[in-house]
Amino acid sequence: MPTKTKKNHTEQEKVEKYLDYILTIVKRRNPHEKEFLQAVKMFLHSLTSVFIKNPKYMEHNILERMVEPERVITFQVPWVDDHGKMQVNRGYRVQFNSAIGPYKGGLRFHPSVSTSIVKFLGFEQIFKNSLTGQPIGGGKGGADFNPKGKSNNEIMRFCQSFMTELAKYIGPDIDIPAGDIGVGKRELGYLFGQYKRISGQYHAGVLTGKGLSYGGSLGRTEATGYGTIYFVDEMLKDADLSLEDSTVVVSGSGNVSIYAMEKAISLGANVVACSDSDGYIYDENGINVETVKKVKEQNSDRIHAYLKEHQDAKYFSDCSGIWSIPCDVALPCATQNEIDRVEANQLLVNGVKAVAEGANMPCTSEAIRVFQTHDILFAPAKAVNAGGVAASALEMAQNSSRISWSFEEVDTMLQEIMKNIYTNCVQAAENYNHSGNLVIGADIAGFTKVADTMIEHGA
Ligand code: NDP
Ligand code: 2IT
Repeated sequence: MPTKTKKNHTEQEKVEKYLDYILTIVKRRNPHEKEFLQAVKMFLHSLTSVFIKNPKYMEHNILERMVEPERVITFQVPWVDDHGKMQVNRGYRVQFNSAIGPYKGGLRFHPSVSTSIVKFLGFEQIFKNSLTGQPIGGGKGGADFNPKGKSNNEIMRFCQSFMTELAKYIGPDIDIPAGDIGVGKRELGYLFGQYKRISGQYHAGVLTGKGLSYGGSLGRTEATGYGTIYFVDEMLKDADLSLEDSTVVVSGSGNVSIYAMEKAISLGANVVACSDSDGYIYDENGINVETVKKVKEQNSDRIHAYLKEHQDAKYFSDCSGIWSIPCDVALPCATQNEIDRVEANQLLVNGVKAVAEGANMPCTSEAIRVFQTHDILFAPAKAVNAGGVAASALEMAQNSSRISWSFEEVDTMLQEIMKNIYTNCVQAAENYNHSGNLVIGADIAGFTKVADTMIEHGA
């Protein structure tokens, strides 16, 4: 009769072998998809204890199904530029998992968009959406279109062509896209206008993040950034820390970054730096968010233009240099893989106390290891930035019941949702003997709900 420890040991080996086998399959099927492989590898790493405790997941081949998207759609997006020349981009929609609801996730317009990027984002979205507690499955999409330097009419023509194809695959009870990098209110307006024209029907619930006059929700614009700070606030409180009087650095200067800065400042933090893909600004007097909004939201200018109104601020033309600024709290809110081992070590040496991912996968696994081995509080994207999609689901609820909630109502629900996500991540980590590890907690809490539902639905 094997002793208990010996038995556990063999079970652990068996599970680790199985998780390695899953990764081998994913690598074989998607050999060149760097970001997708990165996201899957990091996720599988969290699951050992949940598979030891619940053999049913292995018996039902849940992971084999979970790592393979239900559907990947790629399509041509032809459009005519302002010089009358035909341009062609590639559009994507990955409908990854519909176990707990219709596919839900944003659209990204950026030259770096590829199958790998859309699949990593779609994969993460499954578990993020599960964490929100709302009935939404995981999806993501976009195009390798570069909105920078394009006229308003070019953006409109591109969006119309993109939606002409995408409309075949989406619907308020099928797949509900929203914004992400390069897709904000303006783009969603053009996409919605074209969807309406093509379908001949007024389905407000087919997109979220819409303008307020045609079914958008108050609070959606702020939700990802505010939600990030609500999560950080909970995490700091639990460690007897506070945002008040803390020094905060936030990368990016787009939707997530702006509203994370705004909420952090309102809670007493001193936000000293933010960035765009060209460089970063450092303002020791504290970043003036209204100026950032004016520069980036209203004028789509470069962050460098902030200095016109704040001569004391400094500009540096290397965006990754932002992580060399000493801070208590670091919030990467721009893009994937912004913080690697080097940047993580810089933050560590400068005394960072907490890092929270406002963007999707902004920290590499090496960076996360640096934080975790030095007991820095670390909060993963799928939990931290879930407030955006959670508010999108609230927008869907308002659309289907044809009502509009006040900003305060949405914001109160958002705070409640972020608190629940934090508690569920902490509890899942504790239940599986990984107390304090929010990466494992978020992955397990997100995974078990989707996996159990897949078993209920059968093969
Ligand atoms: P935006 O397009 O509004 O803003 C992106 C910002 O990041 C811009 O300031 C952009 O600068 C900057 N940026 C892009 N690449 C880099 C880089 N390499 N270094 C420094 N800055 C960079 O996008 P969002 O704010 O919506 O999205 C930001 C992140 O948050 C993404 O990872 C997205 O997936 C994630 N997210 C977004 C949600 C939402 O509701 N919008 C919800 C959950 C997650 P530039 O202007 O130069 O391009
Ligand atoms: O990454 C994300 O969660 C988003 N871009 C928001 C998705 C949504 O459907 O609101």
